[in-house]
Amino acid sequence: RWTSSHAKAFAGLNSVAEADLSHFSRILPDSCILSMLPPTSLGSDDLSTYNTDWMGKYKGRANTVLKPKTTAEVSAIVKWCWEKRIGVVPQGGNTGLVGGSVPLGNELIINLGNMSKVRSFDPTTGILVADAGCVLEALSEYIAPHNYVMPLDLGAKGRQVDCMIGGNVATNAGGLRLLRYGSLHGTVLGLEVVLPDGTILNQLSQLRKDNTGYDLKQLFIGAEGTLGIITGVSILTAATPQASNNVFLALPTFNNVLPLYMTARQQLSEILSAFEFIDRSAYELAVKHGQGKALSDEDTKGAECFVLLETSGGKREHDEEKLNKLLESLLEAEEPLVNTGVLSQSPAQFASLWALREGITEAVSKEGKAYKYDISVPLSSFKDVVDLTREHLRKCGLVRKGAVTHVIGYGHVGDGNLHLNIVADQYSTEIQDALEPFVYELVASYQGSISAEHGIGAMKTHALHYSKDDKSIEWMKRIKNLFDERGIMNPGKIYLVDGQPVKFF
Ligand code: FAD
Ligand code: 2HG
Ligand code: ZN
Repeated sequence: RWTSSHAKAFAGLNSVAEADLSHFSRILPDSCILSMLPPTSLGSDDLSTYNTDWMGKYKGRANTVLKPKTTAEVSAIVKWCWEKRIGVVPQGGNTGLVGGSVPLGNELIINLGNMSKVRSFDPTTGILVADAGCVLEALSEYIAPHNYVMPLDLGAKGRQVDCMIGGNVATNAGGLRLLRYGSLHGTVLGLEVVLPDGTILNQLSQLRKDNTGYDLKQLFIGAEGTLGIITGVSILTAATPQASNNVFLALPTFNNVLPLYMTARQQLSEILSAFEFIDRSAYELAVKHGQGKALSDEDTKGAECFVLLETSGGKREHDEEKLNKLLESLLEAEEPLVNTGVLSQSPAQFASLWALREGITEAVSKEGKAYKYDISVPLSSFKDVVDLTREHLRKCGLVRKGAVTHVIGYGHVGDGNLHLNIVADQYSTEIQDALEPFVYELVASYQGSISAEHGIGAMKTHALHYSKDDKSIEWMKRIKNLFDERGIMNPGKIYLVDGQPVKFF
């Protein structure tokens, strides 16, 4: 259901008409054009996977989806859209969680899925250059025989959820390996981008060092498709660790998470590669929906929360010795920080322990409708944020059957990133209004960020000011205008259109 303010917000842009389509058919073969307009006249169902986001929360009304195969094709399409003032939504795997990858109205979708070639890989340097539509999982598989791994890893990789490298870069995705390999602002070496007027900006450098003025590519990392369409990515991959281990630790109280993190960092030092937090409700949801193999009752008895800790290093014996020593010291302490620890004994168990953590997002979606808050707050406040939100919803009378069923917390401790998920039977304005601005005010009270790694998308445009002051927003908008003065590129994402938030349900 679209409100009248929404129609007004997009009044300045045109949707794709038949004349545009016949122009596009001179650029692309028919197999790369999906349209509800004649002559193909597909039904809206045929385009619904492109118009609907992964959560089924945001729904667009694009009448046309184009799937170009080359940068030149993207450029020709975008040039036409610039001239005709047609709104454009760049789309990768459509796994984004903030409504950035689908139209808010009837913008044209340019899906990068057909641009899926590896352009080059250098096994000496580990530098990979790939089309933006390469699926992250496919890139991991491509470089694995050369003993390299991608410097990012997300639950949205594989498992029938296929995020793409261009989408990863456009969202500056963090994920499970950020603790080890750092952010994409460091590992992305170069980008090729089609700007809103169709110009191809070639910044596809393969250099690790290049201090020759402004580092323009950084602007597009995390820009969520508002400044241009990324068509190629040059990225530094990492040598495959010789040994990886993981252990699922059960903690009697949340208060032990921080001391445990400090102890693990000190004792494991360079081999610590992930430190993930999972509260009990999140764990139980993962188990309920078959993500990984449940721990025994004995292993989870009395646990308030869990930590999944991973080590990756150069020598198995050395790493195991360090990890075993840590576990011994933890369990034998006078006041142990953990109740139990399940150490993986095989590659299958290693994967199963990870599935308990990586599978939470899918478990939440199977359970109900998710209201997701991906926030940066001090580590010490993770539990308070979850508890205060639950208590607030309870006071609003919303924690009940037919409304909110779960309030859970999990996330990347190493990065100070909490995923607060509220699970409900439906998306409703009543729940939404109870959560916002409550959650954002709470985040602001900790001087946190309203988006740690998922972006602003369409979901948080009205809340940007909680994390950016007026001057910063003004300069962000100047940059947007510099690249896209006609406002065609992913309209309504990151910034409000006409000062109005769009209502989604
Ligand atoms: P899309 O969803 O298609 O697009 C996302 C945004 O990027 C949109 O604004 C879109 O317009 C823009 N975009 C896409 N491609 C391009 C391009 N080529 N050029 C310019 N703009 C483009 N995120 C994390 O950060 N960490 C996680 O651990 C994580 N885990 C997830 C687990 C699951 C199960 C799911 C469903 C999502 C998860 N995400 C996570 C969110 C999401 O997967 C990431 O944001 C991902 O990087 C999006 O990639 P995509 O190809 O699906 O992009
Ligand atoms: C994760 O860390 C992802 O699993 C998704 O960032 C978080 O679904 C979420 O809220
Ligand atoms: Zn995450």
